[in-house]
Amino acid sequence: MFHSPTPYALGSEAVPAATDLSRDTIAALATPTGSSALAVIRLSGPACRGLAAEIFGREPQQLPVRRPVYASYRSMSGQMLDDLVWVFLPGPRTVTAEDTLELSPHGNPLIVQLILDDLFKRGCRPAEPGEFTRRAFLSGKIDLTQAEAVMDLIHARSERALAVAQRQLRGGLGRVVEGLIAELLVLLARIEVYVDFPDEDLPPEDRFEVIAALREVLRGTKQLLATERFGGLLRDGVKTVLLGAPNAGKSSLLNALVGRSRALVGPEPGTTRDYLEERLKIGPHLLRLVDTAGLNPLPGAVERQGMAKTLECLMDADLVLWVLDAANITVELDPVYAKHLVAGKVIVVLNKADLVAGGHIASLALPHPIKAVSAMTGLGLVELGLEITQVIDRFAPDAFGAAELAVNARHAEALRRAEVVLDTAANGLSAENEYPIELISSDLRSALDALGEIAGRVDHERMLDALFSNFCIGK
Ligand SMILES: Nc1nc2c(ncn2[C@@H]2O[C@H](COP(=O)(O)OP(=O)(O)OP(=O)(O)O)[C@@H](O)[C@H]2O)c(=O)[nH]1
Ligand SMILES: [Mg+2]
Repeated sequence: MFHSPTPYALGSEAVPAATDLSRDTIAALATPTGSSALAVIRLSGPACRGLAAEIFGREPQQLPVRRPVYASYRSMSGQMLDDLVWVFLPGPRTVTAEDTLELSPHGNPLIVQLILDDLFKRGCRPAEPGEFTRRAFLSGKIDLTQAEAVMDLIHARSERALAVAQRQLRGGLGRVVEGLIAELLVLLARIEVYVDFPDEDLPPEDRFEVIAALREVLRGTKQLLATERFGGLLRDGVKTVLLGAPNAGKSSLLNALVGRSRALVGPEPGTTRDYLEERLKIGPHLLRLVDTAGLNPLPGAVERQGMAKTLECLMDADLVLWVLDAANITVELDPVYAKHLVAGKVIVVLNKADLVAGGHIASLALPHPIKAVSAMTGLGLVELGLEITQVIDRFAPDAFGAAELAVNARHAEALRRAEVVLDTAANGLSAENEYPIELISSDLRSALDALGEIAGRVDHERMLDALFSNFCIGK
């Protein structure tokens, strides 16, 4: 009734076909290749205990457990390869649920290679990419969202991205999805009895309750879907466009924020002809900061091309820093650009505040936060950073804060599929439509399948059995 497991893709990794390779003992370097103080070689599988005993001359049943041991690693041919620290961790209280052995030799690629070659001679095989995590998933230690979170955690480039990955790794997203699945199962159980007894029909009051409950589940899927965009910002960075008249100091501001002279700066207007992008971290966020050609009301031919590119950048900007010259403020802007300055995604930056006598800045009637800075002296840059952080944090949907949940494209695709069928079911149940109950039941099952894919769980049948046993006809 439910689909067989789909081939899961963990992040960008190639995952081997779902054959049972779990009997093999796998080994791999867990740290980057290259010279370092230490390296970590990780092994997982049933041979770990025997290998540790053999290599370090211990009795298999008397291995120190969960305790680092300093010892010499000798190869099968008796050659001393390194002095290292090893730890044996018996399953199932390990990441993979299997016996695990960790070796920390010196971080010399040659030593690492010699040890790995020796381990392969002793019967281990090289681990496939992501195989430790895959084994953790297959053993039921973690669900698929947690497996994905391992990847997110490793690649997170900002504190917010890290926080979301950590929460997901602890099962935060999985629990929300499981909650929706549990609600759907109750509903399914409730209508399924009528499928088995075709003479009975779902009473109208039950219909209303089921419709209301379906709408509640839909509210949950919508809340999750609303985090998709924020998830993209966490992973790829917030596209932040510097916009303003020539000479306002956009390039100077980019340089001041990235802390080096990245963009050309000049006293004559029209210095920047083409846009350029720089990644940098501001507070807990990763930004893709884009410097653009200034908006000149009377552009030359090349400037005009530059401004067309500025418009393109503006059109897919997540955040706009609208840079004005504090000593010479003009807020007039061609509507072609102005229409993209939507409240909530714009910060007005009054640059060159150092030139304004007594630091007095004119108050402006604009629907955006305004920050006075000096790209030249660094004045106000810290406050600008705080404002940027606040504005970006507000991009996170209300239901989940900026350090909580954010679904990825795979989750979103499954959620959208669930939404379509749940919507059909809710409409079908309404008085005017009255679809046969079998169709509603099949829609709910499709929705359960879609949601189940998110966590990689497909065995709802058992849960269903348990639930049905508590229900009786007429209830
Ligand atoms: N006093 C003062 N001068 C600044 C400040 N920021 C920039 N300038 C000067 O203003 C001039 C223009 O700076 P740019 O950073 O090139 O300005 P821009 O907005 O990138 O200009 P275009 O690329 O032509 O659009 C340069 O001479 C800078 O040294 C500031 O905070 N204070
Ligand atoms: Mg410039």
